[in-house]
Amino acid sequence: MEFQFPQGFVWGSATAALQIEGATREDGRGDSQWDVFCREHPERIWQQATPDLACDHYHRWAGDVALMKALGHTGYRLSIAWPRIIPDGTGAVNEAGVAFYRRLFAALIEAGIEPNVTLYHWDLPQPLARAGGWENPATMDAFLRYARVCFEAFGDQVKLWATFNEPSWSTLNGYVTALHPPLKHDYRAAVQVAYTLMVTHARTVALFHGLGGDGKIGIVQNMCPVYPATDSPRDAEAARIADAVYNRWFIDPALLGRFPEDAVELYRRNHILPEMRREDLDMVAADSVDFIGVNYYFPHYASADATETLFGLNTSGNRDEDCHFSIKGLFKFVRNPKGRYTDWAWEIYPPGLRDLLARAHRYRPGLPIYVTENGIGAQETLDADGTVDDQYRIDFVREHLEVIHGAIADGMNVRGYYMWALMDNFSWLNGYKKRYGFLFIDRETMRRVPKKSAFWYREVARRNGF
Ligand code: BGP
Repeated sequence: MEFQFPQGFVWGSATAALQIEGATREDGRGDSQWDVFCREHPERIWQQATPDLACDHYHRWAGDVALMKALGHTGYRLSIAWPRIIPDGTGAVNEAGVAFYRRLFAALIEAGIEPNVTLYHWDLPQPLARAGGWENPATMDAFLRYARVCFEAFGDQVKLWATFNEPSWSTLNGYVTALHPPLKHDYRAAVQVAYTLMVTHARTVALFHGLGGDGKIGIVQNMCPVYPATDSPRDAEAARIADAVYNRWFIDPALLGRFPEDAVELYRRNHILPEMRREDLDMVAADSVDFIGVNYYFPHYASADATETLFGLNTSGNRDEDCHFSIKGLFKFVRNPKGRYTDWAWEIYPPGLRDLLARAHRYRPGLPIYVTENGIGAQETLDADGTVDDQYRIDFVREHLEVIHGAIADGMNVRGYYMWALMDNFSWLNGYKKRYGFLFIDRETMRRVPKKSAFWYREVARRNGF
C-alpha cells in the first residue's frame, strides 16, 4: 500500500539542548539544574554520565545541519538552553549565547530546514532551582522575561515556538517519583508546580501574541494514553483518575482553557489544591495556542489494585525489568501481557498515537498538530561494516507514520513528524547507553554515522511518503 502525505508535511527529527550541546561551561553559559544534579548524584545516572560533552553539538552544529540537509529533513525540533541566554536565570543576557542560536537558525533556514523551537526542555538555570524552582512564583516572571528575550532575539528567524516540553513528565518525575531534579516526593508541590507551569504557559502565549509577530506558538505535551487494565468498573475509574492527573491537568488548560473539574476536586479533597487565582484562570481561559505538539512513546494500563506507592523507571535496558508507577489508593500502571516491548520495557503500541491525535482533534477540531517526539531507544554498536542496521527503528517509525496517515485521511490536521532523535544523545537517567538517533554517535571520536533508518527516512522525505 502507498502512504502519500499532504504537500508541505514536515519531515524532521528532534533534540533538546541539554541532551546534545555539551560545552556546558563555555561562552558564559550558566549551570542548569541538570548539570548540578548529574554532578551531585552521579550514582543515579548510567556510568555517571554527564551532559558536559553530550554530542558536542555546540562545536559541530554546522556539520550537523549539513547532515540533516543531506538526509532530506525539512524541519528540526530543538530547544534553547535558558542558561545560555540568561546564565543565572534573571540577570544580564549573554550575547554569546544569543549569537550561537542566531548562527544555528540561519544555517537551518539556509538549508531549507524549518526550526521548531522549544523554550524550556527542563534545563532550569541553577540559581532559580536553588531559590525554589517552579515552586517559587518568581520563576514564572523569570521565564516570561527569558521568553520575551528569545522572541525578540530570534523572532525574525523562528516561526514555530513551543513554551514547554512535557510539563507533565517533568512535574511527575521532579515532584512525585523523585527521579529527576529536584528529587522530591511531595504531592502538594507537584500540584502547585503543575498549576504554575500551565499558568506560565498561558501567560507566555499571551505575551507572544501581544508582540504581534508572524510566528505560531504551541506547547509540547507528553500525552500517554491511559487504558483500563481490565473490563472492571474499578479499573475504568482508576484509568479516569490517572488520565486526569497525568494528562488532562496539562492538556485541558492548554486546549480547553480550564483545569479538569475531577482533578481539581481530587486535589481539593486531599488538601493539596493551590490557590487558583481569578487572574490566573482568566489567563488560562484566554489561552489560544496555534498548534499542539504531541510526544508519544507508549501507553499506560491502569489498575485499581494500588496497595502501595512505588516508582521506578527501567534504567537497565533489560526488557524484563518493569517500570513501576503506583499511587496507593488511586491507580497502578501495569504491563500489558500481550504487548510488544522495547528493551527498556516501553510498549510499542502505534494505535495509542491515533487515540492521542483523536483527542487533540476532538478538543480543538482542526488545530494543527505536530508529532514532536516519537522514537525507540536501543543499545547499539557499529556493525563490522561500520553501519548500524536498525531495522526495528524503521519498523517503529513506519508503523507510527501509517497511523498518522490514517488520522490525516480522517480529517485530523497533522502537519509534521519529528522523530526522536536526530542523533544519539544524553538520555537523562540512561546517560549514553540508550540510543535513539538517526545518527550514531561514536563516543570516542564524536563521529556521526547515519544508521540504516536515516537513509530510509531520507527516501520517505523525498517521496513525501512510502
Ligand atoms: C521525552 C523527552 C526527551 C527524551 C525522550 C526519551 O520524555 O522529552 O527529552 O529524552 O523522552 O526519554 P529517555 O531519554 O529518558 O529514554
